[in-house]
Amino acid sequence: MSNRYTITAALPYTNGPIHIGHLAGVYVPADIYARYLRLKGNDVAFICGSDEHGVPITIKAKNEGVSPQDIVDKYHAIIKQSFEEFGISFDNYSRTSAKIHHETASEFFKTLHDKGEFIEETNEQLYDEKANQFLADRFVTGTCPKCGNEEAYGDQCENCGTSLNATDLINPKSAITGNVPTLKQTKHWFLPLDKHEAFLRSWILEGHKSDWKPNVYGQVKSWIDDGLRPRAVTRDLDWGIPVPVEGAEGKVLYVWFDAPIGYISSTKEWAKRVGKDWEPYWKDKDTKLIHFIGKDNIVFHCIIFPAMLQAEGSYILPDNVPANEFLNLEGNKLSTSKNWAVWLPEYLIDFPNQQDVLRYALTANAPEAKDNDFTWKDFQARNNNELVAIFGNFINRVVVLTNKYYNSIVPTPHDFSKIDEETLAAVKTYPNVISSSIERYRFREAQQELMNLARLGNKYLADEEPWKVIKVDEARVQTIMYIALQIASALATLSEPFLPFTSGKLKHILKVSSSDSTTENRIEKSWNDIATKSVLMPSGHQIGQAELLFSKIEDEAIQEQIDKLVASKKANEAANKTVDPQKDTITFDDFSKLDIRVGTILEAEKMPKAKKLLVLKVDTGIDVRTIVSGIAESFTAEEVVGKKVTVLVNLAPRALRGVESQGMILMTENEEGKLVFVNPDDTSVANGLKIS
Ligand code: B3M
Ligand code: ZN
Repeated sequence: MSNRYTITAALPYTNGPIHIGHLAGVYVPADIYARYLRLKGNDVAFICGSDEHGVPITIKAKNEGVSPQDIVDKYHAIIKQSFEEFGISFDNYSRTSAKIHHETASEFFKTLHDKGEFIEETNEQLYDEKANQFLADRFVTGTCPKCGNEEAYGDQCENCGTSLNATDLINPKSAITGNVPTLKQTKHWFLPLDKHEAFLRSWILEGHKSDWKPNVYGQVKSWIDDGLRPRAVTRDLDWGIPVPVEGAEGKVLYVWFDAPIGYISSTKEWAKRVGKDWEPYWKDKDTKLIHFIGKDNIVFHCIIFPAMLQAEGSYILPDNVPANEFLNLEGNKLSTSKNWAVWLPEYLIDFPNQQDVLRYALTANAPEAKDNDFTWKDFQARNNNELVAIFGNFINRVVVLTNKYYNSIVPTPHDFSKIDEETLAAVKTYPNVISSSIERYRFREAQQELMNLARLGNKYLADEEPWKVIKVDEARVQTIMYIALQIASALATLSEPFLPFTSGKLKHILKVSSSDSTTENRIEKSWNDIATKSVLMPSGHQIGQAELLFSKIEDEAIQEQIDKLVASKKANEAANKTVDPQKDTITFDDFSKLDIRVGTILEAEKMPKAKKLLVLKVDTGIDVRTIVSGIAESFTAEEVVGKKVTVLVNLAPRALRGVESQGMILMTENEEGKLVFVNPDDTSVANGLKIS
């Protein structure tokens, strides 16, 4: 049965390019879902666009000395293009600066205003006297009243996920000037969330207990249980959609009020372009509305936006909000400001035509139930050991042998063996198995099943060994190859949601894409055909020539990516480096008491049972003496023999683990925490490091 679906993917903030965290959390799962539903014959509107308002954009513009419009124009273009190249199949990608959006959001506000759904209140808000402006949202940071995180924002604490009002913060500080804000009276419009509590309780807590993901349900429950409060939906800012009622000069809609309405405006834009009516996609109760988002957006999509839709009265509510947890990169939190990320536009340049490899690796590690980690080594292994060695290898064998034995024509099978029957029966189970996982938003599980189908094909060929049997039983090989070709055809269809580029390429190789098929002999199979049709690719059909679907990713390519990350890490450390403050002044007499000499290490050995200590014999020019030095974690004994060093020779001797140390080797520590001998020619030693 064909159903109508409105699928939304979080509107990315237009203050930077897309990175793998966004892709894994939101866009890849949403795209798998949308493609799958289309393949099943549903009526799908897959909607997104750029979120162009909000404080982060204003802050970025300020930092770069350009206008917010310049920032959003730049990143909207970059984001839109990279999504297209990556194969995210949005039906429409709009932007919240579009006229249709300003109109839709204003109208929505006015409707709620006229229905008396807002509370108008003048109260005290944080104000930065120096910047001459009110501080809301990301313009202010402070300590989270709930978890104590000292870097919480005025709208949300990223540590515990709590949604905040700026005035909730303890020790607030302006993000513009660093000043402690004062309080100043201002009027705002509030959405009384408390008024919607009963509805939210029965709709989510009772209605969606079993079908919403536990991470989403749990967060929503804890917010509702904590008690909902009125929430300001307007701001004293100059970047945004002007509040469309009287007495609101200089005020704009809160970005989280206008952004979700962006889904509606983008749907309108799409419907107009393709000649459809937008309303059923948002107002027909048979339409399923699904929001794909990251976990930091849960409160907005499960509480605030539904309360807005409910208050407006004519809209449907989301059927599900399958929010993901976060993806980390090589063990650390992704961070735009620290450049700790894999950026989509860079990936597309560094790995041309390998979109599916990233999609595959991200889905295989999708942070569906808990935070997860992306590593370049895993990316390489997923490609080389799974895509190349299983999927690619199977298809290549099937196509090469069909080209070679049968001039590319699908052979006529003879009697099926028990294994053949079982194999064909197993293939038919995959559409339902994969569907069931996708429909429960378990995309990693679904993709594993797809790979299991390729494994099945690979194993079938490995067990049946047509390349050996051909010498003794040509008829049997016809059957084997016929069956292998049926599996290849199933893979071409079932891989489409996960690996759309590969699926396209495979359909082209098998000559089953719609452009190759005639209407009366439709070769391209639908999702349901795989489960129901006994013949997927008929005998006599001619396929094309073999082409590699995937290629091995070499260590060098991976190392280059790891080096990029190491470079970001170093740059961050250099930027954050704090130089120790200077010690109290000493007199020249004090200094002249120090007797520092150049020496050479003649011998070195590890101090038994001491992790850090080396026992050195040093030629100081005066004598050869024993010095015990705490450098064993940075150097081996062999490494230091023969090194020129600076030695404080008149330090009072002291015993370390029973060995008398007669002096001290002067050292410093480089940025990686490795000790280095004081040697001004060494470029890894930065100015200002303390010699000790
Ligand atoms: N712009 C994305 C974010 O929080 C935010 C989503 C809006 S969806 C309506 O990164
Ligand atoms: Zn917190």
